[in-house]
Amino acid sequence: MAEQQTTTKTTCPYCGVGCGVLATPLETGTVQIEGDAEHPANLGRLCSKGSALGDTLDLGNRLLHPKVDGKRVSWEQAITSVARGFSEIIAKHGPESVAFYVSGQVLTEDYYTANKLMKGFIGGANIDTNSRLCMSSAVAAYKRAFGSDTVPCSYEDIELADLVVLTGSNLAWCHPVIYQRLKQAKEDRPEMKVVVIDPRKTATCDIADLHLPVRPGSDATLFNGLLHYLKKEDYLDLEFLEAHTEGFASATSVAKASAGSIPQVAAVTELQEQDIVKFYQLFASTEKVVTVYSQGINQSTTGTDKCNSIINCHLATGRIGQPGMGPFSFTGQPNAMGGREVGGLSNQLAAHMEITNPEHHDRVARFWKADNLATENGAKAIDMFEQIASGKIKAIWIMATNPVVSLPDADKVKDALKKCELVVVSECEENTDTTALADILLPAAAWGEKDGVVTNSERRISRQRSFLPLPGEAKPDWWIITQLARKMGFETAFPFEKSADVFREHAQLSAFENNGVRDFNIAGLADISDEGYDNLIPIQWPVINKADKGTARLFSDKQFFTPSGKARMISVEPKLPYHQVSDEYPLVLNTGRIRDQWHTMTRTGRAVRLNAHIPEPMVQVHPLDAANFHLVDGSLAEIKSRWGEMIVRVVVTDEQRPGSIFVPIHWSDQYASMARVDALVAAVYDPISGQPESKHTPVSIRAYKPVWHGFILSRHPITVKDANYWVKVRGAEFWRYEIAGQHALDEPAKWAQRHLGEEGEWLDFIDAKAGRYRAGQIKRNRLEGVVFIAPSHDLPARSWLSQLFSLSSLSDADRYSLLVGQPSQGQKDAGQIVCSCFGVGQNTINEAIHSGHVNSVDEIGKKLKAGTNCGSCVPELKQLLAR
Ligand SMILES: Nc1nc2c(c(=O)[nH]1)N[C@H]1C(S)=C(S)[C@@H](COP(=O)(O)OP(=O)(O)OC[C@H]3O[C@@H](n4cnc5c(=O)[nH]c(N)nc54)[C@H](O)[C@@H]3O)O[C@H]1N2
Ligand SMILES: Nc1nc2c(c(=O)[nH]1)N[C@H]1C(S)=C(S)[C@@H](COP(=O)(O)OP(=O)(O)OC[C@H]3O[C@@H](n4cnc5c(=O)[nH]c(N)nc54)[C@H](O)[C@@H]3O)O[C@H]1N2
Ligand code: SF4
Ligand SMILES: [Mo]
Repeated sequence: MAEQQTTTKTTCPYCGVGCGVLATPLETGTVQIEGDAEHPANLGRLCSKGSALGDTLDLGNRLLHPKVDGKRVSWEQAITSVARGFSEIIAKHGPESVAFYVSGQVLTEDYYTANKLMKGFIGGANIDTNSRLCMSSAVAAYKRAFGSDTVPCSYEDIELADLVVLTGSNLAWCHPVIYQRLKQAKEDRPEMKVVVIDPRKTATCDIADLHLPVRPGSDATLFNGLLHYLKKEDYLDLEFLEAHTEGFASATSVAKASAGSIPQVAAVTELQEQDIVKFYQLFASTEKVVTVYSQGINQSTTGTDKCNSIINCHLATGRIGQPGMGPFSFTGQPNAMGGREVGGLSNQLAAHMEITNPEHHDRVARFWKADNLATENGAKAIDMFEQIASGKIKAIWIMATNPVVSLPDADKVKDALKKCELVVVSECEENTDTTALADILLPAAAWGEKDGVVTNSERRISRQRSFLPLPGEAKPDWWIITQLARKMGFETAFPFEKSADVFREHAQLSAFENNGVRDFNIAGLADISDEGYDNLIPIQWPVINKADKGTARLFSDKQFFTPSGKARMISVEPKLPYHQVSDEYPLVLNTGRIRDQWHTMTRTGRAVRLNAHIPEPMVQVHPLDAANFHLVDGSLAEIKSRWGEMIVRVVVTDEQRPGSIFVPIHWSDQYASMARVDALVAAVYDPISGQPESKHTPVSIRAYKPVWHGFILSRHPITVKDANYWVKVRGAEFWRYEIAGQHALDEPAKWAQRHLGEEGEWLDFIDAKAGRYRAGQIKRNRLEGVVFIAPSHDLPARSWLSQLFSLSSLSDADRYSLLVGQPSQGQKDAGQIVCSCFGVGQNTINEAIHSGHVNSVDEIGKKLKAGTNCGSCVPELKQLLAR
């Protein structure tokens, strides 16, 4: 019998769904991960990323000790260096010459401490966060409409709705557990309708009754058209409009002027007129509507307006604050919402107050006993890096974000950091594109080691609890900031000894002189005991009284946080994206996420099963564009914009809209030679929110034609040499490198040995004339490495070869198959992995389908298990069946 294991209830560190996770460290040193059936966000479910959390916890590449200029130092020395660096620069150039760039991935306690130090005690407001790139437009729009940054809805509303509109959201891949909940609700109530608005036909469209492949950037016209339609066709809630809103007349007349008729809307959005009418009729005639929106709306130079054009339609019909209704902006990161609570953006204060509001300023200054509280808003992310480039900001502390990969015009960001006098990075990982530029590296505690709270998209505060010891000298972020604050002379304001101390202060500030005028209020948690904090069950704010069970939805009383108590309808004049396509740059570059990777891959890149789904950086291209630009599926392409370039694999698919291409955001210089898509993205942003236009950069594309293509599978990591293109992928017992070169390899055998070492037995085959080479390196009859080179990208399947690494000894047939470059009889090639939970490949599924053994997703599940755990691959299974 196994020993009694301790299970810890915690929260997933990835997306804003905020799923409850049960983590059980096992004697084997691994951690068993399960969904928490008691957590209201997921009720036991997890997606592919959440399920694979146990595979991301090893300490390889972890940053374990503080370092100054590359040398290991003690914490005392590191903190002294940071404090001295910051203090000297502030003394000479003022508080505006230093900055913090933080993240929606730190815990609320970390966030609160960083914000308090910068705004309250350093006295500048140059603290901004990667949430600027994520949901700052949604925040700005809520504030314009409601007078407060209030997400009115609950996840439950999505299940209760009769119509769910998803716009600019690939829910199936980015908020997979909510997608599963929606899918289940639709199965239970087939009359429920789902409309997806997205230029691409995404996996989310699998459950859509209607997909509107909108012209990129044209959503405001579509929603203005809807507002006009609601008025014209008499679907307004006049009572609600009269009593509880202002700005209606102007908003509707502007909507009419810009999108007065269906043909007008069709001309701008490039949608079919009958589809637009269908959507409008559905919306108009359905009382319970939830509109979910995310980055396809927010990441735009007019993102704030787009959000308001959506909110307008809900206000016009009074569909807010009631079960099954509301405009629901989804947050991306696990604690994007916590960041909003503490005021992590440079134009916020704390606890939903404003720097530039004198009353708020006075209140927070008294609460913090801060006589140096910032009086003006600080720089927003893009401007912050602009000011680093120009030398105005001379010291920056980057925490839990990887801006060299994720900020637009990323090569410029890299140059700016290179020039910056003092770059401090607190990170869990030793080697990232950003740590490479740090003067001082501070080892941060990672998920599983740290303790605190996060708030999800539905305002639900959940505990992240530690279940692993702190490795090396890693420390939680709030602790690191507290040490710096004390070293800089602010001991009394930073008395925190544990995360609960910080949480209580944060809760007290939310309640301080609140009297119902601020939406964010967790007075009920303000004097929570250490034990109560440890046992806190997930709860939705506001929590006014101790006995409160939380608040599922706001505005049920139709009272808003504006001076008049009325919601504001905003007049939205739709505008085109900032940069338009031209002859030189004829395509729109759209960017976003794939199912199994998280951002810059520092964590998901470690998990073998998460790399199997889409192993290489790629560009999705419509067949018409592929023909136009001479691109072949599976080959390489070079994409260029005015700002940068990249080389990625081509995927030809009619899910893409002609004229627009899609590239995932995930690959960094750690995993590929030239695949940071943000190097190409223009650093233009919404003037209100400061959010960049990450979904719309004009680019050109052409075939990239190296003279040779190849791959190496190696039991040990290697450094690729003499190649123009490489990608590194973690496999089960090997590393996989996809490679290509512009210069012929004169001696491929030598080249292979330079990578894998000369030792062992080499089986190889060369056809110099045809430019083909293949080799297997064998040690003690086990496969150590494989090298394949060919003149075209048509190489043998890697999945079959990778299986040979798990064999304890190779048979004659295995050796023969290596030489001929084909699986021998009895060996199977599972093909590209579709179900990452059970590692089921496309070939295996296709074989089962063709043999007539399976006819439905259910039957595939019964026979092969695919799709039966997290369900994330079900849309892909359906596609295989359809084909
Ligand atoms: N697997 C995975 N999940 C994640 C993340 C991850 O890295 N990986 N990251 C998390 C984070 S931080 C975030 S912010 C969320 C993001 O979640 P989402 O916003 O759902 O994800 P994206 O893929 O960025 O973009 C959503 C969709 O917007 C579409 N789009 C582009 N232009 C337009 C347009 O003009 N109009 C409309 N209507 N749509 C458009 C894109 O084609 C894309 O399918 O995901 C979270 N979840
Ligand atoms: N073109 C384009 N660009 C985009 C987007 C897009 O859609 N298109 N999306 C944008 C959006 S919405 C987002 S949210 C960003 C995400 O972009 P980033 O924030 O840059 O991405 P991550 O890889 O999540 O970076 C988090 C870093 O923090 C580290 N880390 C993890 N946990 C901790 C911790 O507890 N403490 C510390 N100190 N470090 C930790 C991780 O190892 C990792 O290096 O990308 C943005 N950039
Ligand atoms: S949906 Fe997946 S990534 Fe998001 S919180 Fe849940 S398990 Fe984590
Ligand atoms: Mo995000």
